[in-house]
Amino acid sequence: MASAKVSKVRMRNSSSKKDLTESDGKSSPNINNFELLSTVGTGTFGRVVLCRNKETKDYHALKVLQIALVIRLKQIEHVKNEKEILAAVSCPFIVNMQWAYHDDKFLYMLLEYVPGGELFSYLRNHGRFTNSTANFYSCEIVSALDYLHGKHIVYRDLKPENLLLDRNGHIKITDFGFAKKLEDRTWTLCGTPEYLAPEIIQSKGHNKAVDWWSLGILIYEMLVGYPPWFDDNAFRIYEKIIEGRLEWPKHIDPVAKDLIKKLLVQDRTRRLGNMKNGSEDVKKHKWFKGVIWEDVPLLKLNPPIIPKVSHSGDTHNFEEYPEDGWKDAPPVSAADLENFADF
Ligand code: ISQ
Repeated sequence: MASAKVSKVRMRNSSSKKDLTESDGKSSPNINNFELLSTVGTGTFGRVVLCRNKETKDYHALKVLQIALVIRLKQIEHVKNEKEILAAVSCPFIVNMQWAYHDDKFLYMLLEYVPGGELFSYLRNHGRFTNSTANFYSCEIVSALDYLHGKHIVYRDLKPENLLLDRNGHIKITDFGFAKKLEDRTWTLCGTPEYLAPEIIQSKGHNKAVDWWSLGILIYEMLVGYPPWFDDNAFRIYEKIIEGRLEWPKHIDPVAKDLIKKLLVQDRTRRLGNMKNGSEDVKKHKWFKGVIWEDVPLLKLNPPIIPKVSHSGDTHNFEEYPEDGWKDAPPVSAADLENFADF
């Protein structure tokens, strides 16, 4: 058993309206059918609020984004991507979205409530994870990345803050604000070769590589307790990443170290997961020896940490946030609202 709440050292990410009816097995998108309880997460232009369906009494997490801020911060495409992608996916390791909806002030996404809290909190509380704990979370993440990449979706924001634990201790990925559906580039290279820009030639099919890189960072951080390159100054972090020098604490498992090194390869064409065999190279790495990959999405692996959850609406694994008048957002003009016609 483990308690999740901990004060964070690292800052969190400050980073076709479908006519759903009861017959879809999903509640209809009407905000008045829900009692808003308490905020379980905040971001730059919105928050996630625990809410309860007044009729079914089921708990959900309602993601509420202030439209005026989304526009001002030029996040229109990102939030549309997020909604489109969440609507298109169905994976045990990705937070499920029931519906999306908007009025003249807010965009709403009704998500499943995941009561275990962030993996980030457990990692800070434990200092670092054992090799087998890190291996369990890595298996579920690899399975999720494999699923997303198979649908030509790149996640692009893998980090412990975006990984929640469900009440049994399995992973749920949240926050698809940076996720992107890759364009079909089958035809891209059919143009006149002499006139093709290098970035068009080089980016062909290599976008998924960013997720395998961040998996390397995540495994390192789980095993060591902090990421391989950090600094108070973001520019110094970028310099260190480009420099690519890795330090290895004595305790780190040599097989895990081998995998991390093969993920943190600067040349993305030689990065594990991004070569001709795709995710198979990652799954076949000896750190995952003995893993029956078909079992992973069937939730057959045993979670190493079982969150303390007293009931399905328990919020004690999340930090507390002030509820300071966030509902008093300004309405946007009809012209601005047009941006979200299909939301
Ligand atoms: C679901 N449950 C709890 C917290 C959440 C935060 C963000 C997205 C979904 C969530």
